[in-house]
Amino acid sequence: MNGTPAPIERAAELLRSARRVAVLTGAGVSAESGLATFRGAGGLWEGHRVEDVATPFAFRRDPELVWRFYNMRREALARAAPNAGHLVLAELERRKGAENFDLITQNVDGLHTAAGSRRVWELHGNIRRVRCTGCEIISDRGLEALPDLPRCLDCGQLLRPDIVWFHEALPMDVWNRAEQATRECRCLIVAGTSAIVYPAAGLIELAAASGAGVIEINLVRTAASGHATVFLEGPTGRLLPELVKRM
Ligand code: BJW
Ligand code: ZN
Repeated sequence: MNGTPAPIERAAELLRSARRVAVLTGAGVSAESGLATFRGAGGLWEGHRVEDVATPFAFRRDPELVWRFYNMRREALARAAPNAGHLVLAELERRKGAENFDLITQNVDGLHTAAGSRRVWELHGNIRRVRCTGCEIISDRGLEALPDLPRCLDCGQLLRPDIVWFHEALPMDVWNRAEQATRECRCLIVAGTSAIVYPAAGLIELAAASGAGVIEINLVRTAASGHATVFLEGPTGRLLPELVKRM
């Protein structure tokens, strides 16, 4: 035996010694729930890149195409359930105490909340909600089947998913909470994200610059790996529970 601890042990020590912890998750965390990620293998949808369907321009040009994309994902989500990674993050929040824990997610699937996490900051919106392009009213439609081109019951204008598309601003209140949590945490876990979409990816640099230890968990190295104190290679559904168990 030599004296260098295994990466998982170093990560567990970082997590144990940090009073305040923040987590940034991406699509990879929901992959083991059967939901497709955006990039990499299987990342194209009907031959389109997400950068081409998740924009206000795409919606104006072809709302039916964009709604097909979201209705398909709503259907997939209706068949999905939180996996071991989601569940153990809820347990981590209970163990650290909610006042010391923030879960920042780029995901729009709501699976962290379904798993029992309480302090969840959804940077990119939620696929269960719709927003009227006319009167701006927002409503939660759960995962019920929606028409090909759903319309507002109040004003008759087209509805859109209440999601942050490219070129759109993130919800300011949520962003401010996420930024504050990142600045104040002593340990940031970055799980299942390619870390290329900004401003979310900028939180990783912010945490590192603020002196927090950064634990990255992913199948492959990413744009975030240069900021990681420890890189854990593998699926979040296995490694998150292992990490929390050793904490
Ligand atoms: C596993 C695993 C397992 C798999 N275990 N790991 C040039 C042109 C245009 C725009 C820009 C530009 N340069 C910069 C921009 C800004 C742009 C941007 O960042 N673009 C980049 C692509 C370069 N950002 C924006 O436009 C943002 N807004 C903005 O900047 O506004 C400015 C503004 C200010 C004021 C007023 C107005 C405007 C908004 C970004 C919104 C992103 N939205 C999306 C889609 C909508 C949501 C939806 O439909 O669901 O959000 S994009 C898509 O990417 C989605 C995700 O949340 C986001 C991040 O992806 P994520 O989660 O990282 O997934 P993947 O697939 O990329 O990675 C999965 C990872 O998991 C991989 O690494 C796998 O290895 C791993 N993995 N299984 C562990 N089991
Ligand atoms: Zn309306």
